[in-house]
Amino acid sequence: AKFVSQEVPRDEVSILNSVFSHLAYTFHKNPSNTEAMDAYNGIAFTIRDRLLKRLEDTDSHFISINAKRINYMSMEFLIGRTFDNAMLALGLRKEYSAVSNTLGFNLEDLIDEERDAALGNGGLGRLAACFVDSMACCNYNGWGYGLRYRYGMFQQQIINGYQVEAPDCWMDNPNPWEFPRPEISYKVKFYGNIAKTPSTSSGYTWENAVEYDVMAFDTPVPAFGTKNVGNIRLWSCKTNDLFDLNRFNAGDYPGATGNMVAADILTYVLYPNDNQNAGKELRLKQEYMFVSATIQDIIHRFKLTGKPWSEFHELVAIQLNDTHPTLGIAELQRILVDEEAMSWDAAWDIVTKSFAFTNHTILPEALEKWPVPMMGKILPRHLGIIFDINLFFLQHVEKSIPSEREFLSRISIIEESSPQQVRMAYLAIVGSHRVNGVAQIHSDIIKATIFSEFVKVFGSDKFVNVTNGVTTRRWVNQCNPGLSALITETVGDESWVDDYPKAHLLESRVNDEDFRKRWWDVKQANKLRLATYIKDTCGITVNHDALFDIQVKRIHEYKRQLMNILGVIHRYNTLKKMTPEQRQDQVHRVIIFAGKSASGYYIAKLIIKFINSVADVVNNDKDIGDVLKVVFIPDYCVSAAEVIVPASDISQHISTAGTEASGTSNMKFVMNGGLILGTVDGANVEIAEEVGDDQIFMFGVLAHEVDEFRFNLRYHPDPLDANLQAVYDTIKSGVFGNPDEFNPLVECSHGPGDNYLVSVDFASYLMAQDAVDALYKDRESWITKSILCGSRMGKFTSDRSITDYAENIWNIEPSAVDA
Ligand code: 26V
Repeated sequence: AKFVSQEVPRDEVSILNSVFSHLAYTFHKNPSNTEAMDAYNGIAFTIRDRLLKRLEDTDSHFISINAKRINYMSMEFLIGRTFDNAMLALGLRKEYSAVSNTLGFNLEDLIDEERDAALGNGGLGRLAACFVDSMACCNYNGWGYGLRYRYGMFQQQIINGYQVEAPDCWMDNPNPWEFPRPEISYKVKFYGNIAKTPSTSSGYTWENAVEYDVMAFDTPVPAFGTKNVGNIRLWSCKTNDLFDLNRFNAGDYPGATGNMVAADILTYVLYPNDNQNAGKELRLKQEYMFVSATIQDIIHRFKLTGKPWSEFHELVAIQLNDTHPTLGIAELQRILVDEEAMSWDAAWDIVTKSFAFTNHTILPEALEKWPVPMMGKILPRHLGIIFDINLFFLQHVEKSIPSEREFLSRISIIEESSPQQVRMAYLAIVGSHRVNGVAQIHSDIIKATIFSEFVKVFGSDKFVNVTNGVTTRRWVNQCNPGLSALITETVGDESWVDDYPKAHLLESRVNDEDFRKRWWDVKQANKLRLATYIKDTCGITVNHDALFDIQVKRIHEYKRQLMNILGVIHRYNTLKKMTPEQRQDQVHRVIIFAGKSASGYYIAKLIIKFINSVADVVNNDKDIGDVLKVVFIPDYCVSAAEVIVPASDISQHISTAGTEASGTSNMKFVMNGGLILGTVDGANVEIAEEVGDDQIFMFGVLAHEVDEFRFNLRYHPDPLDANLQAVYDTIKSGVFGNPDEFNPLVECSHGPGDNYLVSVDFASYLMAQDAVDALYKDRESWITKSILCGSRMGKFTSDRSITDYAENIWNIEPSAVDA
């Protein structure tokens, strides 16, 4: 017999049989002792079988045509759950629903058995997950590379209104979606010293290093509408080789396992500091371990093609998701000159033609820098290479543009501070052939500000824009079945799921009474679903007829959740002054917050506590009743977002202009028929362009005005807005608890402490909120706007983003298996 893996049959009976077989032989269960978790696992394993076959086929297909491979390097993949997504991708959801009924379960309940794979902080990690989905769906040869953290993003509990972190032990359950690949492993070195030797072409060797074995785990990425399957290859340390037999034999058991523990710790936890560079040694080691294994794997696969090094960049593209994998540039250069006997220039040519770099933030505190002494200790050879890269770069600059010392020190990869620091973004720019921002306004800003000197050196064409996008498979089709049915009916088939511009056909039905009613009903049903979720998670009863006003994202001063809650207090004050009749006449609102704060971010944590204190007072005020409710949903994560996003009437994206690189949830909310209230920032700008300026509620100062307003706050402050003053007075009266506790929030929202211009934008924010209320009272106009916006979001699918990357940066064509 010949071993050939086969596409597993698709009919219900065959599926049921394979579920029984997994239950019996993989999990040792029979129908009488199968619980929900077992049923989920048994079913998931049959899907896993189907994905594996397709993964193999996809791989052989691309190898057979020598397709260029995109290696999307990201320290984070915020995948969420896979089960429902995979059933939809395979087109087998109905069959699986029937199978779970036969087993005595409701498919929806089994879906809730799955733990999120939360290997990311927020926007950047979720974007990476959307991108691998789109690469697979669009038939590109793209893989994600990342780390297999044992503990993902911490779980957030709210205790007495405060955030409390708990570890995310997501690996406690079996994970049907990963394939351990012990045969794919590489050695990664740390520490040691550099010796001058004639034995290598570069004249250097790296000696006395500590070595770890790093092993691959593959996570297939199910793709909708194609047989191509993508892959995320995650690295983990192998500890078994590190067992110290000598110590073991001497009875020193803790000593015998010491190295194993040290290795294991490398991939223990995801750093939870979104937008904050902590500069920790363990983080640098994580980055290098990830980078080294990935580059070795890329080289290994390249060598299998038998092609000469000169063709490397025709077969390999490496995209750096922010600076976190930037050491890859030094690692590839090191391998080429130290191990592959290549000249510096030939190697550097290969490196710069292969790498490209995406920037995701301009916040200064997020920009990665590593102290030179730390890097010298952990990665002595890389530090030497980085100094050489810098030397040749500065020499080139000196020759091509006559420049002053000042200019050279400003663009130097090495910052002359004490100690010196390696500026990772600068290394990424110098080592890449393209640099991109993630929305037009952001790409313009980085060229004009943090990277402006590099535009002078390399010319403007090296800097491009690729506006972010989101996958419509998860963020419409999966999370909003009601809306999906309406789109499918309008388009005539499901082709919109991977051809999202087709959703524009919805616009033709904007005057169709029956359609409008169903559009509204879908939203109401999603709001009811969220109301149930709120009841279950917070114990608060909310009325789903109220306007749902949602702000969910990481808690950060620049995102201005503080302005939102100050606005809520203003609303509360206003309502309190009214007669009961007047109050009942107001638009009823449920204001919903969710999001995690970095554990050491004092102000962000205080904002969470403050929101909960305000919520306590408002929700228990008999005068207010259902007219206003405030909710903080704990533990925001991908699977919570799938319930929250489809239920918004309004969502808020209100960062200080120029600070939010793009935002991606803004796109998801509008696709799901929600309107947005936002500043002229990030992708809000392009959303407004697509749906029409008058369709979304925009307010606030513009990015180019921010510096001047900051300056004025410091030196020539205007008198405080009366409404904001009244809000402060309410806080100071003590109704929300000890005013001293919240005083830091008062101090950072006006005057010289108001770095994010809360006090400057507050008045226009309240006006925009009034406009929201006015429109909501006019239900027919609201529905019209909602349909028009929803239908005009074609640009924001990540399929379009990926096609932009493919055409403008990677230079690749799609190719389908069995095409
Ligand atoms: C930085 C660091 C520093 C080291 C510790 C861990 C860590 C984690 C994340 C970051 C940078 C995060 C940058 C980021 O997430 N940017 C977001 O990227 C989204 C996708 O492009 C974009 O939509 C958001 O506007 C942007 O804030």
